Amino acid sequence: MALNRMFRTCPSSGLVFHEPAEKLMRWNAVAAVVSLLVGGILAIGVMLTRWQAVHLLPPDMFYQVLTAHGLNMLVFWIIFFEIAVLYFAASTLLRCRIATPGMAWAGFWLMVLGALVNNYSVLRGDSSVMFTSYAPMGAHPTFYLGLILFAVGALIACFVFFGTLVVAKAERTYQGSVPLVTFGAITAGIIAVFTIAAGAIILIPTFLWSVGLVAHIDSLMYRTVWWAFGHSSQQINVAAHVSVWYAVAAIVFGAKPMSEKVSRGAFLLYILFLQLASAHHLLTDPGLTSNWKIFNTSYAMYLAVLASMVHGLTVPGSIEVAQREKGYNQGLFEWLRKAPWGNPVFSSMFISLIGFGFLGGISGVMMGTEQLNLIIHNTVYVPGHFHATVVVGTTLAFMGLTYFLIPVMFRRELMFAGMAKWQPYVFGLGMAGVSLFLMGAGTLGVPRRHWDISFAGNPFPYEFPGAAWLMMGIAGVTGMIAIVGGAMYLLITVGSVFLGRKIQTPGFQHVRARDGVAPAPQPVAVAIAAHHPSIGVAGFVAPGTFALAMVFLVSFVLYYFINWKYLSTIWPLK
Ligand code: HEM
Ligand SMILES: [Cu+2]
Repeated sequence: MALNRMFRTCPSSGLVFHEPAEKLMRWNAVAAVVSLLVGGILAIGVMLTRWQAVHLLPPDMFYQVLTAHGLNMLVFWIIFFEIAVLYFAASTLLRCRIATPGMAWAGFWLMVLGALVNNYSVLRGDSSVMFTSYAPMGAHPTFYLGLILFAVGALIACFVFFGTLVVAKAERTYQGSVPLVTFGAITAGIIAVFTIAAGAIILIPTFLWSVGLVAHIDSLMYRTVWWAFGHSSQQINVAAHVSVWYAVAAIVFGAKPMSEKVSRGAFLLYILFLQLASAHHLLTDPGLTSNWKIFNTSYAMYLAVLASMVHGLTVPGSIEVAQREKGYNQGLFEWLRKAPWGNPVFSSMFISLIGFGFLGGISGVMMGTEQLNLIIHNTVYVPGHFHATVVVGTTLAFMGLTYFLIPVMFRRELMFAGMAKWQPYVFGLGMAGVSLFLMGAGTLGVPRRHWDISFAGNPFPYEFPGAAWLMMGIAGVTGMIAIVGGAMYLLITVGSVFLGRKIQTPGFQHVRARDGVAPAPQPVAVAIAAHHPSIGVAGFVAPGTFALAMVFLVSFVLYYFINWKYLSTIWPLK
C-alpha cells in the first residue's frame, strides 16, 4: 500500500505525479511512439505508391501496407497516447493516486498484445482488409481478435480513469469542480466507453464469422454499426486534442478559458450529438432513406460541429486575452505576432488548431452534406480530409504535448532543441500539403485506396486530367516532407527519453492519504484570473480572434457555395 502513496511535485510546472501513474503514462506514451514509428515507415510505402509517377509497391503489398498504416496510426498510436492523456487528466491534474494500478497494467499489456496480434494478422498477408474491414471482405480471425483484445485493454484503462476520479473526489484532492482539461478528458472517456461497446457489437460477431461460427454478416448492417464505432472514435480524438489545446493555452500563456460554462457546454454537445454524425459515412449507402440521412447529418450533426467551432474560438480567444493582459495589446494581431513561435509546445498546438479548423472542419461539413457527398465519395478527398483532422489536428497536438512532458514527466532535457523548433512546421505544413492536394485530386475524381490510377492494361481505360496526376505528385512530395517531420519528432523524443541529460528534481516522497498532496498552485487548472477591462479594441476583448473567425466564416461559405456550383456541373440531370 505504501507504494500507492508515492508522490512528487515537479518544481518547474507545479504538477503533482503519483509514481505508479507516472510509470503508466510513460509506458503508454512509449507504446504510442513505437506505433507511430511503424505507421510512419508504412506511410512511405503508401505515399510513394499513390504518387503515380513513382508507383512503388505491387498491388497486394500496397493494400497490406495501407491496412497496417491505418491501424497502427489511427488505432494504436492515437489510443495509447490517449490513455496517457486520460491518466494525466485524472491523476496528475487532480493530484490523486491512480486507482487500481494493477488493473491499469493488465489493460496496458492487453493493448500491447492486441496490437501485436493484429499486426501479425496483417503481416501474414491474408488480412489486407484495410482500416474499415468491411464484411463480406474477410480477414484472418487474429485480425478481429487483436482488435478485440486491444479494445478490452482500452476499456479497462477507461475504468481506471473513472475510478481515479472517484478516488480524487473521495479523498478530496481538489476543490470545486474538476478543471476544464479534466472535464474534456471525461467527455473523451464517456465517448470511449460508448465507442468500445459499438466496436464489440460489430467485431465480436465478425470474429465468430471468421472462425465459421456465424454464417453470414449483412454488409449494410456491418457498415452501419461499424461506423457507430468508427465515427465515435474520431470524436474521442477531437475531445482529447481539444483538451490538449486548453492545456497548452494554460501551460504556455497561463490562459484562462473565456467562459468555463460555454467550453464545458461545448464538450457536452460532443457526447449528445456525436452518434448522429456517424450517418455521414453512410450517405451513399442503399437501404437507408434520404430522410434518415438528412435528419442525422444536417439537423443534429451540426451541433457537434458547433461545439468544435466554440473550442476553435475560445482557445485562441483565451490566448489573445492572456497576451493582451501581458501588454501585447496593440492592434488586432500583436498578441499573435509576439506569441512564442519558436516553442514547439505552442506552435504544434496552434498549427493543429488552424489546420483542424480550416482544412479538416470546412471539408468535413462539405462532405457531410448529403448531396455534396456525391462529389467526393470514395475519392482521395476522404483521406485528404481526415489527415487534416487526425494528423494535423490530433497527432500534432499530441506531439506538442510531448515536448512539454519530456522535461516534466520523463525528467530529461530535450535533445536537438534547435530541431524541435522546426519540427511542428515541417510536419504540420507537410501534412497540410498532403491534405490539400489529396482533396484537390479527389475533387477531380481520383479514387481512394486505389493502386493504379493509370488503369494500365484495363479493359475499360479511363484518363484522369493531368491536374489530377500533378496533384497526386505534389501530395507525394509534401508527404515526404511530412515523413521527415515525423522522423524529426521520433528522433527528438526517443533521443531525449533514452539519452537526454537527466534533470535532477526532488524524487517521490511518501505522503499519507489523509494529508492530501502539497497544495502548490496548478498551472493547468488554475490560471491567471485578474481581469483588466482596459484590453482589446473597440469594446472587444479578443478582436483578433473575432477577425480570424470572420475569415473562417467567409472561407466556409465560399467553399460550400463553390461545391454546390460544382455539383450542378458534374451531375448531368436534365
Ligand atoms: C506521416 C505522414 C503520413 C502520410 C504521408 C500518410 C499518407 C497516407 C495516404 C496517401 C493515405 C491514402 C491511401 C489511399 O487511400 O490510397 C493514407 C491512409 C490513411 N492514413 Fe495516413 N499518412 C500519414 C500519417 C498518418 C497518421 C499520423 C494517421 C493517423 C493518426 C494516418 C491515418 C491514416 C488512415 C486511417 C488511412 C486510411 C487507411 C485505409 O483506407 O484503410 N496517417 N495515409
Ligand atoms: Cu465521421
